[in-house]
Amino acid sequence: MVISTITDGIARQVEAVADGVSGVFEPVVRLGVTGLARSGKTVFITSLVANLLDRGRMPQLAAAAEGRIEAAFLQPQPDQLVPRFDYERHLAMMTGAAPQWPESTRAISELRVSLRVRPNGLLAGLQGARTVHLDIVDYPGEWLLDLGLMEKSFAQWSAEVLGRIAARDEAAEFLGLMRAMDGADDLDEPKAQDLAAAFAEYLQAARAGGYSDCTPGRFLLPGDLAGSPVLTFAPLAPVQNAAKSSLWRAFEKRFEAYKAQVVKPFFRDHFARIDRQVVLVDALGAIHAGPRALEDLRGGLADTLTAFRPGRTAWLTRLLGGRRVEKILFAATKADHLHHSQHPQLTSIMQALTREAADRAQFAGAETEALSLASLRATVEETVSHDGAALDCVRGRLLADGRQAAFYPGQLPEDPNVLLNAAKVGADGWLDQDYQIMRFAPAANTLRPGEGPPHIRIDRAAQFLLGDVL
Ligand SMILES: Nc1nc2c(ncn2[C@@H]2O[C@H](COP(=O)(O)OP(=O)(O)OP(=O)(O)O)[C@@H](O)[C@H]2O)c(=O)[nH]1
Ligand SMILES: [Mg+2]
Repeated sequence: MVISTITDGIARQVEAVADGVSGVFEPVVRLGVTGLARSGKTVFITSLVANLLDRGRMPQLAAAAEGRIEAAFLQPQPDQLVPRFDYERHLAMMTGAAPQWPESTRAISELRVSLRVRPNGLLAGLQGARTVHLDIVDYPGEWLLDLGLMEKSFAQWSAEVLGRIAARDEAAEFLGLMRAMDGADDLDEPKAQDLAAAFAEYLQAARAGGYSDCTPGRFLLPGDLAGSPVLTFAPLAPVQNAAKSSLWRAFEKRFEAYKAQVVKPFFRDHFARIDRQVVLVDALGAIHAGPRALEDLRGGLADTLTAFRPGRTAWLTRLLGGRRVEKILFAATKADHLHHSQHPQLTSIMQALTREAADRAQFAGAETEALSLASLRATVEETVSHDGAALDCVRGRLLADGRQAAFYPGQLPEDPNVLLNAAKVGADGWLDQDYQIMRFAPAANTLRPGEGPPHIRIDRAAQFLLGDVL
């Protein structure tokens, strides 16, 4: 049974599934998992689900440690139009004798895990086990950036974008092409497509060059919308009283269609229904790439997290109608690149990176936490002596050539601001440290019965996100 409520003219399902036998409502928790490209979403979800199904490595998840989870199983997901998260395939790739990292996934997907849990405390003896459904929704962090477009007209958006990119080398080709065209002229579809393609190329180059204001987000990750009119527009110089048949009017119409048919459905059908959220961040990767990459990551995160802030756009506030995300976990991924003695420093960097957003989310009533985790642990720890000093290293199989190597990534500072400030002022390199990252291949491992894949703190993450409903 599904109960519907109407808010802002939109039917939103208040999800609670009635148990066929007892008529008891079974709670549904929708867990959003997001992060920018390559932040570790697919590996996180695969490992979380595998470790919920086989809980031998989940001591920090209280319900598992107390033995109250009687069963965990995958079920058909509630949303018929969203692709299913390809759990079995990803898990098969990541485990076994010659494991690999999963391929890149560039769209939304969903998976339902159901847990049969015995209550604890006072109710333990009185009530039988109940079922809690966990709907995990994987979506690209880049999609959140489009929120900023919703309250802009095509003219406003064009003026802002053109102002911002005027001095950027990456935009030179697009700007040249745009200036050679007149928005007042009649629409010439091949030319319009060339211009839109040049704009999309600019966005790709800008992102590669470290800019984080690369919207519309779907131009970067078009998925099955590639080539469609909603992705065939670009900012134009202003035109007075453009005729109906003009390029300006055509692009204006497509811009509005992008907002109404791409951005809005995502926020309405997916974002608005999320109860709890994990934001994954490859902070180590950015630190390794240098100050500019770290500053870009900070900017990109701040932009994506706008959607979780109370003062976000009026449009989203209306759409959510009082509903909010209850918990947000900010997680630095791939922590197995560091010896555990450095995990607290990584966590402080994560806290500092998300400070502003986290403060405001707390203000809005959401509980937030930052931690460092590894969804699939690819290394073991090792202390080696080097020039008479003991170095805390990690050892693993290198992705590049399959060799086993011990590796020291550099010492992260106790105070995260040492890095963040250097990043803010646009330093060329880190002052007194060089941070290395090696790409490790997943370690060969055959899962023992009752155990999921090896990880670091996935159980802590699960306890924060779900502990109160289990
Ligand atoms: N060592 C280590 N590497 C990891 C871990 N998780 C992710 N990685 C690395 O990060 C890469 C990206 O992980 P994914 O889970 O595919 O990231 P994603 O966010 O789903 O990426 P897209 O689908 O491309 O957006 C992997 O190919 C691994 O190289 C981890 O726990 N440990
Ligand atoms: Mg992915």
